[in-house]
Amino acid sequence: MSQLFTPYRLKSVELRNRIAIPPMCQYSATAGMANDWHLAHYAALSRGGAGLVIVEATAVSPEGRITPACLGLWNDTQATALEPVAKAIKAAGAVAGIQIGHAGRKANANRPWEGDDHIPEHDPRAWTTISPSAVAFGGHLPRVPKAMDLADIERVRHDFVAAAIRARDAGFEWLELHFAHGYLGQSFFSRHANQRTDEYGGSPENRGGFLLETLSAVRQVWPEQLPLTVRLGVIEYDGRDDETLTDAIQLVTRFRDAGLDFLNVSIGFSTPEAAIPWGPAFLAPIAARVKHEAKIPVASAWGFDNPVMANQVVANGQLDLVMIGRAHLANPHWPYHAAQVLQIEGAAWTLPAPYAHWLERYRAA
Ligand code: FNR
Ligand code: 536
Repeated sequence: MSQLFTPYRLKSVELRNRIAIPPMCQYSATAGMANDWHLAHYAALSRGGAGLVIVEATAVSPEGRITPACLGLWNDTQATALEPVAKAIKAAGAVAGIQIGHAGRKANANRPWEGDDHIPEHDPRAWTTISPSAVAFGGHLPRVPKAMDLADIERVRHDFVAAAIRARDAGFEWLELHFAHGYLGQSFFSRHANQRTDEYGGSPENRGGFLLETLSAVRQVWPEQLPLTVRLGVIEYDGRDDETLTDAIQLVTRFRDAGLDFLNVSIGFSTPEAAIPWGPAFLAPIAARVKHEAKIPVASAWGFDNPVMANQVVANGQLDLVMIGRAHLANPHWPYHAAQVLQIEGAAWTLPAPYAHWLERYRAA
């Protein structure tokens, strides 16, 4: 039986345990470039002992950024700037992952702590947002996006491929396509955002087309022996959850046939009307259902930061990896803390040797 501290192997990658740090935007880049903050932040997170550290949502094109301060991978200079980040994560013994994405109709926003709303259209920092249909998210993001034409769809697919190549060349070994949280990929899948009448809209199969084609195109360039993963919102909490979940499981099955190795199960966030039942580990049974019905290994996030609970969802087979986000911002050594709570023999081995030596071997002195 696997536990939180059982290593995990997927393709040629081996994680030292089942703890993963999910992507968390830092909104601290200039011109999409990683800088000293990103290096310090990811070095701190990865030295804490997690098996996998996934770098924040990184935009495949300038218009795909959530905010002007988001990371990007649309040019080679940005890829070069991310190399030290990947190296720092690996030096601390974690596997270096990255999430690439396009924010769609949620793009061009102010940073969360500076309003979280759309930048006004007359502002010099404004750009045109795109989405499957000219339908606004609403709420704090009221801007109506441009409906994508077929040339836009082809261009964005190509941008994902180009960003995947750069991520590979920068040294990342785990790639996550951001098809969740109401951004562009999720918007194609969503009934709320996608009102197209062409082959990319209507049926759940059609609404999955952009995601599936993008995944297949990325699979062509992402090394076969390295994990290619997707984060998908499989549920919206909009009152139509049975239908959405069934459609999502069908889509994930098609993803698997197209070469998907692993799914990060999340929430759709496609409508401000959602009633999300926040609570500890509330997505665990949903993730387990996707895992067993789509026959693919899964992770999930949102409230797994109680070490006993994190261990339990691995031990009972609901999750393969547990994503621990905000708790790592409060305490980058969360895995060491969890190992102590779980009374794992030699808990300090979760830390790099220069720390483990002093905390474990000479603990009694
Ligand atoms: C996030 N989240 C997130 N999700 C994602 O897919 N890509 C991203 O870049 C971000 N960015 C981000 C920034 C910050 C500051 C937070 C707090 C969250 C969501 C994140 O990956 C995770 O799902 C949630 O934080 C829930 O997990 P925890 O924090 O309850 O462990
Ligand atoms: C979680 N977030 C996800 C982000 C950016 C910041 C916040 C992402 O996926 N890039 C979240 C999304 C929607 C609603 C609440 C929280």
